[in-house]
Amino acid sequence: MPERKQFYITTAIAYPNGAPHIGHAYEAIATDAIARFQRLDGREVFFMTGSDEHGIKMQQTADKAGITPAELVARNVPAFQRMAERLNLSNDRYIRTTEPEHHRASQAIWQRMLDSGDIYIGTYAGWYSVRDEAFYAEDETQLQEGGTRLGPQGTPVEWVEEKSYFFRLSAYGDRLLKHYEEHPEFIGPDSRRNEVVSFVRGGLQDLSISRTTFQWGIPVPDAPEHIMYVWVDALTNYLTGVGYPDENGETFRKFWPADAHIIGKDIIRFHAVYWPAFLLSAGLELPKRVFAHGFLFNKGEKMSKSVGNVIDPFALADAYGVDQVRYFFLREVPFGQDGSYSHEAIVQRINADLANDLGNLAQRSLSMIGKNCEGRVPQWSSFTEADRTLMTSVDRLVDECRRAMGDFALHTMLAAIWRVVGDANRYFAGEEPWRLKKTDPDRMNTVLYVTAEALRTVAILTQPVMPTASARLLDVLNVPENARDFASLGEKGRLQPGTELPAPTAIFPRYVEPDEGAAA
Ligand code: ME8
Repeated sequence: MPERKQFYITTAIAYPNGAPHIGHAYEAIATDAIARFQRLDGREVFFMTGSDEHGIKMQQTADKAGITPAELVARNVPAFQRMAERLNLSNDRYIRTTEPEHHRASQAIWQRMLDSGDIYIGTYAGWYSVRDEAFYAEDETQLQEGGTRLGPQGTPVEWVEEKSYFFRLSAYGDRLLKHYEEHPEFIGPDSRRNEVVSFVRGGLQDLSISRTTFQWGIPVPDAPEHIMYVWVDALTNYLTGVGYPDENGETFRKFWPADAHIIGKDIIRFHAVYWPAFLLSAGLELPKRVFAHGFLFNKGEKMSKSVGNVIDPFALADAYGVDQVRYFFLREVPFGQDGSYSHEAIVQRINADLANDLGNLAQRSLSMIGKNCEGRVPQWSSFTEADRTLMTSVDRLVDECRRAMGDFALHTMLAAIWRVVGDANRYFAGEEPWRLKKTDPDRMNTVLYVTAEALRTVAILTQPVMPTASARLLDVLNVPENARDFASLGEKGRLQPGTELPAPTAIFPRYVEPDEGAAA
């Protein structure tokens, strides 16, 4: 089946009950890289992120601060929006669940589930974790010494007993299992898929989907004393974002079902069990994929002294640079697994991969072109075996990247690109163009041309991860704006000999400790 041209991708929507943290930043960066990749590959992309502003957790945080939940979101949401800008996200929309449009969409999906006969009134009696905004079966919880009971994510649960609407989740087990089987790509990575399948096989209980003990949320249609369970409203954001309930609207028709929900592993159950069940009940198509990334941990090493609180994404961006932080996380952490970060690991990646491997190659080859080729793309003559070998691996790279991206293996894509950067470095060192200047200037020109072509390809392919630095590299190669997409890779967009190049500038500076810099 040919892929459709549209591509709709989302992050989870964050609880703005505090400041954005590194987990939010990581998810946003990864999703942005996927969105940018698809755009460069010719798809019409709709990328949405946003905030999840209702629920008991927000209410309780506001109570503690002595303010209303509306004041709490007004205080905190701007930092999430600033983070999106600071990290250079290319999102097409930032959704807030307090928007009137979202209230309308949530009430509409509720009504559809009600019309399907899947919603009924009852009394909930069971365990609830406010931190996770999740109901847990008793056998998923554990009583600790001292009397606290913890849920499977290690957060405290409390006993809840109140009148509530229920969703007939128990009726969906077989249909969900069938869907997972027929669409093995629906849940990724495989470890999460197995986890979800065994949870569903264990038997599903009906889900309590309304609460009467607090007000901060979306009222149930015709029963406003009930407030929707926050996850019913939260998950619906993905529909609101593309215009639901206007199912005949252009945006909805173009972009639903979503191609990918990128989320963290702690919320897979909501996205891979509850969400498809709600959609099946409402007669709406299911998203194509739900992919759970891992969690990030600070290894505990002291970060740079000037950085202070390193889990603050703004501080990380200030200390290392946005593209550098984006590159680090996506290269260092296999996407889908947990990862850790430390000042040393970040500096190592910046200095080895960016400044040395890519930056030096660009600097050395482009300054030779500046000095020896009158600052123009050199005229190549005939290609040797070595030239052809490098060009072949350069030209094949995009397909390798597409394959990796097909599995959201961002780290594999970057490893493939850096393998070619390594090939190009070995080629450049082996051909010694600086020696050829006097003895064989034609050969020097060819070597510099082939190196520049490798750089062009690498710059085009690294744009999703490092949008600013890659654009600067394309600027110094004088690649026109309209020749920076993947369709321009290979023959089609080859650098034209004779094209004037601007004076090269250093694009990937080495990281220097602030103390060393001050002492120098
Ligand atoms: O879960 N490392 O919001 P949230 C990596 N509102 N990812 C992390 C992380 C960490 N240390 N900590 C959190 C919610 N995340 C809901 C989502 S979607 C309809 C509603 C991830 O602010 C987490 O897994 O607690 C989730 O995907 C996202 O950050 C927002 O977490």
